[in-house]
Amino acid sequence: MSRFDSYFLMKEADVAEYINEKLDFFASGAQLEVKEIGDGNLNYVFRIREEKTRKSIIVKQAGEALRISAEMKISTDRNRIESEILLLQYKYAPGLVPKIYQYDTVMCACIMEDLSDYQLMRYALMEHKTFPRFADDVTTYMVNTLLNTTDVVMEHKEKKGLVKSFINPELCEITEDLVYTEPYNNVNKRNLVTPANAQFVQKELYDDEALHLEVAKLKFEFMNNAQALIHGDLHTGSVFVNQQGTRVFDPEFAFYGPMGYDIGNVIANLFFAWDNGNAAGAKDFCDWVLKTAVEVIDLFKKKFLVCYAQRVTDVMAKTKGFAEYYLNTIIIDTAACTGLELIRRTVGMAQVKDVTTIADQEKRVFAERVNIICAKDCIVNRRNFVTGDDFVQAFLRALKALKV
Ligand code: SR1
Ligand code: MG
Repeated sequence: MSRFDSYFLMKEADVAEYINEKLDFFASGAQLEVKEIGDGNLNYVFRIREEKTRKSIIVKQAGEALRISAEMKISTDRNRIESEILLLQYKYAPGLVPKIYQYDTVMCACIMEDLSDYQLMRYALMEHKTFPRFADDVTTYMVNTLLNTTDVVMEHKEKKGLVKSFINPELCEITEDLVYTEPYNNVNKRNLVTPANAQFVQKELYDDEALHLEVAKLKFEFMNNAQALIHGDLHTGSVFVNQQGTRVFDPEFAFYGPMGYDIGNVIANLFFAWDNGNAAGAKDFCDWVLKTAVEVIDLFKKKFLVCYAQRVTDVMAKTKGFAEYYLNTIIIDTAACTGLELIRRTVGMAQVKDVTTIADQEKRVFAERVNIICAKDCIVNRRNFVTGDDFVQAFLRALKALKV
């Protein structure tokens, strides 16, 4: 019998005993320091470290309620989903996701590699640091984890088995509400709108019925297009970076959905980094961000076609012209999802620090308006987006339209 045989939410004081019971990682009698370092909206993340050997490891546990809202309860099974997906992705994208040592479906916790040599990408970008490897790494990660889990590559019954085991209704519902519904009507009264933008948001988002129709179409596409095993929350807070590499983590929102959702999240979050850099006058950083956005789309497309030719197994998917057609639909979805993420992080309940920490109110109001105008262009005109430059041009058009 162990006290970890039934679920409870651990505190720092519980975690050293937990790790020693579960894994032979530290020598017996090692002096362990435990610190809770979780920064997301949902989970508890403990770093366990031995000063003498400098060895460290992470325990991540799912709580029964969200950290950002005690009233919102969600299944702790998300920890199993996240662990199993990371194990699968480690196979497809080695060196680009953290290593999972073990997961525990009783305590709803997993034990994983500590990435303390890396920095959370959102915070690094808020310090206006640049990462020359990012576009290359994130596109390798996306092509390998996305294309390899589609029906184009995977045996169809095997793929359907994955659809079943990674069905993730509760976390998908959060996305359906926070991304695809509330930003357009505040139906659950939890949007966070900067007061000086209240009228702007009313006109541009709440009163725009043509926009609502497009978002409604996209919502049902998100819910019904079981295209690939997507990360589901690929913002810059789900990425660790340093000058040598990139690690994508936190795929607890993963399920079989449209690939464009992941790619669009990356692009939108680069634009948030631009907002922050622009408010601080960091011109070189802003230029790097836009160049990176172009590279993310263009490298994704290039690598996708190479990987497609090497890995395609479905007979009909080998038809001449199909790869290009299929990729084109992914880029259209990417444009739409870039817009959806830009909007929901600007007016919804889960915002991004890149924008919320802009202290000068006038600059923040401006950044939010740029995001919304660019987003609408990406959603409504999504079928016109083909290259990386099309995404950056949409952002520059919004900037130009709002400059007085
Ligand atoms: C209620 S959870 C809010 C957001 O945090 C996660 O990272 C997802 O982006 C989710 O939408
Ligand atoms: Mg997260």
